[in-house]
Amino acid sequence: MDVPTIDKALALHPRTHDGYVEYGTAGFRTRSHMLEHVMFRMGLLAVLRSKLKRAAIGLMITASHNEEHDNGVKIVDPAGEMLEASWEQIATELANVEDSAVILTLQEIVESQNIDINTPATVIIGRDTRSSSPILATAAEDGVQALKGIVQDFGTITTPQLHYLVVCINTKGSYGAPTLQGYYEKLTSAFKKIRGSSVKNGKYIPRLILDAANGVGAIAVEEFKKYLDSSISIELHNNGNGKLNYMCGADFVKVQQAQPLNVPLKPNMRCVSIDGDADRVIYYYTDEQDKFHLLDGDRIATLIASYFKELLLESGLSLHLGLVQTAYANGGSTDYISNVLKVPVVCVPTGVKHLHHEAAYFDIGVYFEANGHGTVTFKSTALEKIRNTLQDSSLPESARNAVAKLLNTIQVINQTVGDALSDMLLVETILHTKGWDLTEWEKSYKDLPNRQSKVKVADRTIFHTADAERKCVEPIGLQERIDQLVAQYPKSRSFVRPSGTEDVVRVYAEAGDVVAAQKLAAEVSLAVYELGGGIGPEPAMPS
Ligand code: 16G
Ligand code: MG
Repeated sequence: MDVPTIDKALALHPRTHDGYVEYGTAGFRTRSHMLEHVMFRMGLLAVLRSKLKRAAIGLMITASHNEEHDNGVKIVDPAGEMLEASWEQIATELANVEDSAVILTLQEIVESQNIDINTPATVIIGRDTRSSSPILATAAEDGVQALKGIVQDFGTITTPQLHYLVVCINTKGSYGAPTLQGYYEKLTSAFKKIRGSSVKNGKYIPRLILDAANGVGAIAVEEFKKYLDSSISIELHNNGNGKLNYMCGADFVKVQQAQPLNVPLKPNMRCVSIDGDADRVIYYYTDEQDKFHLLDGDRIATLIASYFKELLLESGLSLHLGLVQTAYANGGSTDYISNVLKVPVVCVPTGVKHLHHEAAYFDIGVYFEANGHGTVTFKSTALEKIRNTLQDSSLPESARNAVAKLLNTIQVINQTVGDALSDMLLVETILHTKGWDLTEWEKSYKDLPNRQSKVKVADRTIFHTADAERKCVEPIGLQERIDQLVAQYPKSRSFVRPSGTEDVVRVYAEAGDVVAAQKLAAEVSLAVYELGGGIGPEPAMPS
């Protein structure tokens, strides 16, 4: 380690405040003015991780669906996954030590992890459109260079594009060309091939309205449009002409169950919202009575799983298909998956790393959070089997067509992480194949009415959960209260968990009717407030 060089760089990015930052569900995320030294240090850390793994590591500077004044960084491991859990603690420690202890901390990491400091290192950097992002990206780059790592700066890109690039670079192009052009070409050429020249089918019309949350996704959408030609027409709104994530985007639409600002909706028109870094997607429409209908991540997961199930049946391929959800998945969807689709379903804690990891156990693993983050993963052995089957000339033509379609569909999917725009192309492909509009899609099952709320508490770290967050084990007594409240309403369910991205405790409630779901959410919120050290105004009961 070249100590004078690191010292010099450190002086450019000093720790100017003593607020504690923590590597949470999706990396560091807080007010942007608190992050410059954190970014610099994550540049340093990424170099060490790259040396350890002998592969490129990604740094994505974004705070996703948070407000403009926040920012953050997600560290991406060599195969495109989120940073390995054991390094989250290391990252937190390095981010919080005094400037004078940075070099010592780096040396400790090198020793404890047995890192060969002479191994070359590459760090791939991307950032979203926030005004704070360029300065933070420079800080990260300075960190990388201070440890003599190579920076590959892709500038303003979406989070899933960064994941894609990391995987392409580390697999020497076998996943795809390691360029943005490679990304757009891979996804769109497969998409266009599947739909062919008859872009309309049954009730499916190749036209949609897209709300890009005024985030980086808007840039990607404009680029996609060039590659998609006339295969689908996308009317883009919230393209950056308004405030980032303000009353728009996938998170707003999902949580508020309402249409976004500045998107002119026509009855029954297919609408899509993505979030600030384009890794979540949600569908919705309003009907003739102006009623809002949401088709969230659970719906997308069931649509995808049913499609793959059909393709597997048609092709005669025997592959293990499974679905991964979290406690936020609507009870209606879980019922449908288990009892109608008859696809195995697993529940894991919130956060992409948990879902992605679990999905990888299946030959074809579909994972989605209700909030619209998800993708499909394929085991390499499954891919090989599919490719080999295509060569089997004894197969009936219908089966061969199904295999070919399966292979093309795989190309539309960004398997490295949930990708709003890749997911959207996949949904569009399935709707086109089935000849469905959104009302047809919606018919497959009924969502149970649900509500989410958040409670401010003095210390959310006293909240501990078990059973994939479906049970709250601490504070003691809270789960009993929740059980009593849930017992009052038919078909109801509720759970609470500390947020990994905001200083609040989150409450989820669903029930047989809307009023019951609202009341249950409010009552459970009050229980959290009373038993979990609530601060500020008491949660209000619905009028
Ligand atoms: C992050 C997670 C997302 C999760 C959300 C929960 C990643 C890349 N993103 O956005 O999966 O749903 O946090 O937020 O893991 P919460 O802990 O504040 O509820
Ligand atoms: Mg996001």
